[in-house]
Amino acid sequence: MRTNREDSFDAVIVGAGFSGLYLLWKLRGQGLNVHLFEAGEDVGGTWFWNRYPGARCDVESVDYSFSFDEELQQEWRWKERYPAQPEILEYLQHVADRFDLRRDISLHTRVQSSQYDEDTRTWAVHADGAEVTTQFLIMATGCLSVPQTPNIAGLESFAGKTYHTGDWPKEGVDFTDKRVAVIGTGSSGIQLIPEVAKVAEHLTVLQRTASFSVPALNGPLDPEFEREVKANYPERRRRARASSAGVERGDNEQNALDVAHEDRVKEFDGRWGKGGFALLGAYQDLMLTDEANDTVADYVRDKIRATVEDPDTADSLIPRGYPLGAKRICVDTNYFETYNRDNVTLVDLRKSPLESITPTGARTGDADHEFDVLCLATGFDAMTGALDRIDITGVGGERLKNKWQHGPTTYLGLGVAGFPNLLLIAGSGSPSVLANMVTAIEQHVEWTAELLGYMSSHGYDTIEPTPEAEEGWVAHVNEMASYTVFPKAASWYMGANIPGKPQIFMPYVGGCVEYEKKCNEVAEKGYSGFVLR
Ligand code: NA7
Repeated sequence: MRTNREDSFDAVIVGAGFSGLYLLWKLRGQGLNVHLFEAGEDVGGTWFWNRYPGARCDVESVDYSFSFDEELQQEWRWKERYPAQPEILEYLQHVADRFDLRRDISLHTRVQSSQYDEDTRTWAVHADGAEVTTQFLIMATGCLSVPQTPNIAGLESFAGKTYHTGDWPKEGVDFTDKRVAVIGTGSSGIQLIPEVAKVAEHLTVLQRTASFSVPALNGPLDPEFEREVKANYPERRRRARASSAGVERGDNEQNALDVAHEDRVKEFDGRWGKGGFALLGAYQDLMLTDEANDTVADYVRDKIRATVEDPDTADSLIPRGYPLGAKRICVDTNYFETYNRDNVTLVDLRKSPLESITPTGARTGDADHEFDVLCLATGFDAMTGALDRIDITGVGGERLKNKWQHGPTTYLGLGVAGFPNLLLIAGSGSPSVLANMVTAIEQHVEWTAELLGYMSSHGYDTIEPTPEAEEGWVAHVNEMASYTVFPKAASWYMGANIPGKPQIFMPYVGGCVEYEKKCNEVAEKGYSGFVLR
């Protein structure tokens, strides 16, 4: 391997978020000639686009960061317990500069299409203003990178400005003294709403589905905690990698239903007091049965009732009809408290359906709501959206989009039958969004880098899963999901937030540890389930 022409590469990476940047560093270090295409004006991936006020990661900063370089993890100083978007973006820019990655990155260059050539065993890649060929095409395109704008009647007629949280203007938006509306109360809406409420004259929240949310208990990073983390970083990273969620949550092995109500509440209280995802690790069966899930769901419902002063508003904010965690749980700062402010109104679209957006606001079942600015916090075409938007053609002219018309099929989430040397990072069929993304990404990047090294040293040019291995993995991913309550929510994990999208549970629920074990076994057996040529 190692091509030398400027338009011909060993590997082309698409996307300069956490995955793409690490992969570029790793493959370049193995002597490969690599190029990366990124649609944004700068590196950062989802953290480049999601700049709305309050945007913050729900995994703690000391864990939501790269472990591959000891000096980097020692020198970088996170400001807060949970990193805000500007800080994560700054971190990724620093990584790009520190490891001199930019010289192999074309920014502002969106990959439009790519075709596999069976004769040359290479991929032709067509990006804005660039035509290149590559042996490996590696999609580091992210799980939440294509914003979803809903088809709401009259949306185009709105006379004020409309913004989407997933594509927020770089220059920011001034809400001071404005009448603002937010549609969407998932993680993005729940982070945005308290920030807008602080400055807007009035905020109207148009809520279709109430979300479960736990307090982040965010704050400046405690210097003593930081010292302790840095003194033991390799061990902390090892424990994260050995945890099913890719981050230590102090998971309890007990079943919720084996414990008395008072003891459960004590356990939940302790975890609620720690903030963030710790609550999900309270009992090992919380995501396995409705009965177990109800114990924690009811606990959170009580917290909402106790926080929101107006009983009708509280009632509308109580999540119902789906298990806690089956739609990704939100981690907030003063979300429910925000509804106690005089300048905030909740419109419950279940009671008063959204009929249309009008030039001056919104019409719901029983009222007109006037506002100057509309914020859509309406989510993403998750997991497959970015891949669907690139016209990828494999063996025999088969289009990936067509192959995936009934849902994404992969082997280990890493490869696709009929698409030789197309590799996917942290997407469908792997733990990805159910884990600390950075842990999941590091595992995938390292596995991929090792694979490319193996192929080079063994004289192989191509790798592709067998259809049988792919079928077996898809069946396993579905079977694992069926043992849980995850598929019971109309979530983006299921593709249910996009009209017409096939509904299958896309991420792998078996946990990072089992998953990594499986990937390593496959590699140890000379990449069993793949055909190498
Ligand atoms: P989510 O979690 O997909 O939330 C989108 C929200 O937008 C959700 O409350 C939706 O309600 C709402 N929505 C979507 N379309 C409509 C229409 N047409 N009318 C009213 N409300 C609508 O996206 P986020 O950006 O908040 O978070 C995505 C992930 O990013 C998150 O899980 C973290 O991992 C980070 P619905 O539930 O569909 O009724």
